[in-house]
Amino acid sequence: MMLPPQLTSESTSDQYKPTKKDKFSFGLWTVANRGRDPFGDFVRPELSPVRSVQKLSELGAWGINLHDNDLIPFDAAAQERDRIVREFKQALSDYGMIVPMATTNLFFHPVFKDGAFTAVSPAVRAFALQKTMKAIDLGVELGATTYVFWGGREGVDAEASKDPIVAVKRMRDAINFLSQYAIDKGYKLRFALEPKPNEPRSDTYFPTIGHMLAFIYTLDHPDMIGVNPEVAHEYMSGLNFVHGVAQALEAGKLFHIDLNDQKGPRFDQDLRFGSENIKNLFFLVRLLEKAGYDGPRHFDAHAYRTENEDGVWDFALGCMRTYNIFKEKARRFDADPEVQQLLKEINDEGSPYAALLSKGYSAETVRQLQEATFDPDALGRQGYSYEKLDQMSIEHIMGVR
Ligand code: GLT
Ligand code: MN
Ligand code: MN
Repeated sequence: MMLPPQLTSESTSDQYKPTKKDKFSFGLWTVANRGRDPFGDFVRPELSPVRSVQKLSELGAWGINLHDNDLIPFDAAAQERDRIVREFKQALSDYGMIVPMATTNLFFHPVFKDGAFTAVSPAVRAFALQKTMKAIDLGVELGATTYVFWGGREGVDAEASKDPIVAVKRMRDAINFLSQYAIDKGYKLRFALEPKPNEPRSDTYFPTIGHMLAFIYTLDHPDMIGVNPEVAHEYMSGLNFVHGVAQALEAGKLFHIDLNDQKGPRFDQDLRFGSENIKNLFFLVRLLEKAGYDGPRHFDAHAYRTENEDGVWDFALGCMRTYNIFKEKARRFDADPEVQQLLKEINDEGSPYAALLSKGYSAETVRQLQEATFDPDALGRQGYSYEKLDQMSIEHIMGVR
């Protein structure tokens, strides 16, 4: 029997098949996630970093990111560290993979149970700086150009334990210290700060993209600092991720992005990209592609706990394919003449006020605006055809246009 082309095993002609050009990356911690949760133990055996590099490369990924301790055990001696790094570099070169981003694990060991840069203990804060300097050296050695700071346990359970203003200052001191370190070392490194509202602490400082953006401009080296927003983290606060990312993009601050999915405001789920919020993530991919975002498309997610290793690779491939499917659907949506026509009409580009507003502030614009006569009732009576427009986007997403 002849099968239609999309059902044959000949997948090379599949336009959604990920390739290195797509710049897809995964954290080592994502595919190696062993499915432990607060109620149940590991369900998958350890996955070696070398195996992750090999499999992800075969699937079409371009990069692999890591925390220091995803690769090197917390208490490894110098010799062991060097051997692990050597083997990992060999795997990167064997399989044509790069490390675009690196970060520090400042949340797993009990020493960080009260946070790292904002911990009340000066010894813990000092240790966090020492560990991060080492991890930055490692990241740069592996070729990373972006360094992520996710404030895992930078928060409180007992509100009285920390002065929240002091916490902000401590975080600023740490980021200033480490950016100066990177500069003095001559590293070509940009920092990307990742917000999250809670979990594992009951409340985390710098909970959203907006908080992080405002903080960046108070730092000593704001030019080298941007954000690493994560889909699930903004949904945990009930926010519109597309709008947060747009604000970061517009400010030139989207240095990195953590793609995944999440079922509304609850614990952080890190689900396969596009497995839940199909409409929002369609608009996210459209935004990234239209804005010319050229950084990594990084997936910070993991397979369902029900999966064995095969399921992990199904998960990884699924993240990448779904991104490419959204990308193609967004292209078709924007190329649809009816969509274009409707957008043109609702934006009323031919209006004389469009020309006037585009001039910006001047004495002449002030005069013209003061003298203009408006008919607010007529303007208030007009319909905007958003029902029609939204239905068109739905029909594109569902694949019938
Ligand atoms: C951890 C966290 C993520 C961060 C990673 C980087 S670690 O998995 O849940 O959101 O991006 O530190
Ligand atoms: Mn993340
Ligand atoms: Mn997450």
